[in-house]
Amino acid sequence: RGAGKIEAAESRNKLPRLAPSLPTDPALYSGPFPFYRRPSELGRFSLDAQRQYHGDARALRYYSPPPTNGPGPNFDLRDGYPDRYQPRDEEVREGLDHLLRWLLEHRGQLEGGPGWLAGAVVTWRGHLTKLLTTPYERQEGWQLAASRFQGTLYLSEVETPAARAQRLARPPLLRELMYMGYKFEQYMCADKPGGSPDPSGEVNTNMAFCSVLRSRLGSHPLLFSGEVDCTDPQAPSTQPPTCYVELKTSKEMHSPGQWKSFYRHKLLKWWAQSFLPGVPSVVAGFRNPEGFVCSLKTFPTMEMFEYVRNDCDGWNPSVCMNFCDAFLSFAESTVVQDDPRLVHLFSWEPGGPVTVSVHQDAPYAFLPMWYVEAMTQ
Ligand code: 0WD
Ligand code: CA
Repeated sequence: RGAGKIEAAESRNKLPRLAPSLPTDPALYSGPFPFYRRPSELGRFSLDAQRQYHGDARALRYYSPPPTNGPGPNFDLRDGYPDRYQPRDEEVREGLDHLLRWLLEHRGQLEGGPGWLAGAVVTWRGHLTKLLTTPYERQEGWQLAASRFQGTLYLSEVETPAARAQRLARPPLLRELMYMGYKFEQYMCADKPGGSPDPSGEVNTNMAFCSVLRSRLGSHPLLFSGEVDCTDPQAPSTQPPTCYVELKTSKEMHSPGQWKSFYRHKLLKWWAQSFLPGVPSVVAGFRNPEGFVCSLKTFPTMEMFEYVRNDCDGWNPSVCMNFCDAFLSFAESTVVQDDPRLVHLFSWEPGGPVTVSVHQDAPYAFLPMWYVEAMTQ
């Protein structure tokens, strides 16, 4: 099950040595749920309105839903578009840089004992989310660049040519839809605990609060960071990550068929994204065709699978986690040479297996010189 398939012909037989690849068919990964360590928060950092890094929680916001006894929400998600919108410059390729800065500043205080980092995988949560959903994904492929440095395996996403073309040709309606997701956050979050949201201000997507987490999938220790929308000051436990809340918007649904499709496709992505860092719930705002959110629903992460448990065309958390485990084993056994300038590029398109190509230096090398040099001291 799931081991990197080495279609290798023995070289002494003078047969061509085929590159190894990893299949992604869900049926291959339907074993029992693998071990996944309860994620714990190692630290936090913030990116400000100018996308500058700060080693603190200044960008953390506080969950502040409308009062339950009141009239209910009536959020105009199109308000402020485009005049009060400061979108992040998507041409800037940040790679793992912000996470690496955190790691550099905290490498001396990491738990897990000496050598823990040397055995770990370091990446963004969003990259792991893509791995978890791969067995079910039918639309978008991905590319992950991998480098081994001082034992640690670093994974950093590369924008595929198709994704870049789509981004550059993004239709105006899709741009507005992206804004609406951020606007929803502004209606639901306050800058101070117990404060009220202020939707009159600007939406600046340079700002981000990121949690840095430790976990382990099977035999793979993980250090990853994810952007967190807000913390709930009234959560039963104020201990991160269990105080965190993920906010999402989705189209209002009216027919059982629409709900079924939502459970099959959207809930999978929501589950994968929040399960990884241990964020216990996702609060959805459902928008009507005019762009107003008039209803909210909380989905506990650990209950999302129930909506598709009895659906033969549903998703299975075990498949997601077993595939990710298999990919990490595949990557660990492929990226053997310790060299920050060497990149193994893992590529996947729907319907095919994960394939590998090897590259040296630009344009694929992603570990910055400032990081490599500081770590070599
Ligand atoms: O350069 C890249 N290819 C990426 C950079 C891809 C993904 C993330 N990032 C960076 C960004 O600096 C971002 O601040 O990682 C940070 C967030 O990482 P993540 O938590 O691992 O990303 P993900 O789980 O995919 O997305 C979480 C949120 C999104 O919220 P929704 O509700 O839409 O899932 O992070 C935001 C977005 O608000 N986000 C991004 N922000 C800036 N740049 C990006 C991005 N490329 N992707 C998602
Ligand atoms: Ca969100």
